[in-house]
Amino acid sequence: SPFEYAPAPESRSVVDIAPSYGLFIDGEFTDAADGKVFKTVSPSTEEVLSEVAQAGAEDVDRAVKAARKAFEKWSALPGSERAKYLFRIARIIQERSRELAVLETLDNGKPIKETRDADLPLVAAHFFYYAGWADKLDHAGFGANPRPLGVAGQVIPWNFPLLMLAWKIAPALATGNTVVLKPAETTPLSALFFADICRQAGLPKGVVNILPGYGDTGAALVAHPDVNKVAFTGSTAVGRAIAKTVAGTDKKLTLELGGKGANIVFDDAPIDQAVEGIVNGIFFNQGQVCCAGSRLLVQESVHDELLDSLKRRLSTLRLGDPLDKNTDIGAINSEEQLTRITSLVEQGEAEGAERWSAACEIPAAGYWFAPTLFTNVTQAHTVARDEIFGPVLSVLTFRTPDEAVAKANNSQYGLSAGIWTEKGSRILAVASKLRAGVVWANTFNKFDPTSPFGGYKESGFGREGGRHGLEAYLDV
Ligand code: TXE
Repeated sequence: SPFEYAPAPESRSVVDIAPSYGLFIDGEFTDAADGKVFKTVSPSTEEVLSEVAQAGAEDVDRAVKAARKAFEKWSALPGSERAKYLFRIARIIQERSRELAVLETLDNGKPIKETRDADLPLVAAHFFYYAGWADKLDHAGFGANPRPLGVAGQVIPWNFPLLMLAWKIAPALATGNTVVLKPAETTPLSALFFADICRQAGLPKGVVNILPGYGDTGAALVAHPDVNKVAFTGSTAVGRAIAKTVAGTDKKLTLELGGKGANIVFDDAPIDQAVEGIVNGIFFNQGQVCCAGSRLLVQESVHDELLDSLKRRLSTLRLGDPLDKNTDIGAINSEEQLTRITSLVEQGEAEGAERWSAACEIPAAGYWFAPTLFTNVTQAHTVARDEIFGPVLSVLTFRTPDEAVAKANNSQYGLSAGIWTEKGSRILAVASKLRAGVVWANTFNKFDPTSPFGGYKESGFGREGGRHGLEAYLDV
């Protein structure tokens, strides 16, 4: 129809992706010592985007040495000088945000609407926020003479590649630490573009080093004897392995691991608003979010009405080309992740939960999963317990607020939760009993650099963001 609103997809041409990239060590792009490379593909097309150098143990050592050398001067700079660099980086990110948003969408598969309106603004906000702290550390009640720890070894996942980098690098630099960061193997590109931004900002050599690679590169970084602080975001299994490596050393450690967030809807909640919040809670970034609201706890009396509205809403979500500004559901980040999601969903069906999936046309190439709901779910079902990390929502019911709290807390994880109700008193009463690092009320997935973020229980320890995020990088 000539009246149909169909804006053009965001142009791929705004980003210039080179056919190959090196490691970023001591301010220069270089090959890996053993010459190894790996390919990064676009999960929405399976097209190879670039070939990237793969760091080995020798490169880790080189990067840690560069970071150690840079630490002497960087940590001795007045905070006001470090702030200038961080402000400069933040401004360059804003200036280049269109290019970075398209790049991130290509490498990760998430909709451009999200990279443009959520990831990139939050990345810049993080650098601005921590730039503002750099000259105030002596006066902020951290105790006398707060000092940086030294070289930070940071390992990040693929679900928010540039945002996780910002969460790790901005507080580390503001406090005077230097960094060696390993991006995830499926999404190395935005970290390499960030390396270029560090050069553009004139950041002294060696302050930030970027080492693309697989798990063994991460393991070598974590184990390096001259790394003083380890910060990891990723799976609980790898978090456990890292904790073992670090145990008995003088390294400081923060871990941000998995989750199985409960989104609790009471019978007095405005249903339409709750439906939007539920959709945002689990289908944002195809559900590949550690704090996703992946368990819906709905009060029995509104279960049928809510489920009807939810299914209607899910049927309107558009799955497809992530560069199209109308797309709601992009590609799953990798074939491996798609396989993991598929096998957990099959297990859910085999255990007797009832599956419903939105009818979507699945593109021929790429990795895709239609928005899916499970009803008739019990707390014993795998889909109610395990992190699926995909666009899959498990629906459970409750009768009383106490039962809602008990079910929400019945999880090995404790990262996030949501409450939907008109009663302010109920928000306060329920929130105070939830064992989760963040509780949202009548909203979900709201992030802000001023707020500490992190888990209870097996979701990890330590906080990122806010004033608490600085403590992880300081000795006082
Ligand atoms: O994670 P990994 P994967 C969860 C989610 C997902 C599952 C597996 O449930 O389905 O984990 O994802 C690096 N030493 N989350 O396999 O392996 C790795 O190269 C040091 C939740 O992708 O933990 C990557 O850079 N590093 C999550 C990073 O760790 C190692 C985000 C994360 O990868 C390593 C991602 C090792 N031995 C997945 N092995 C969240 N909390 O947001 C791997 N790595």
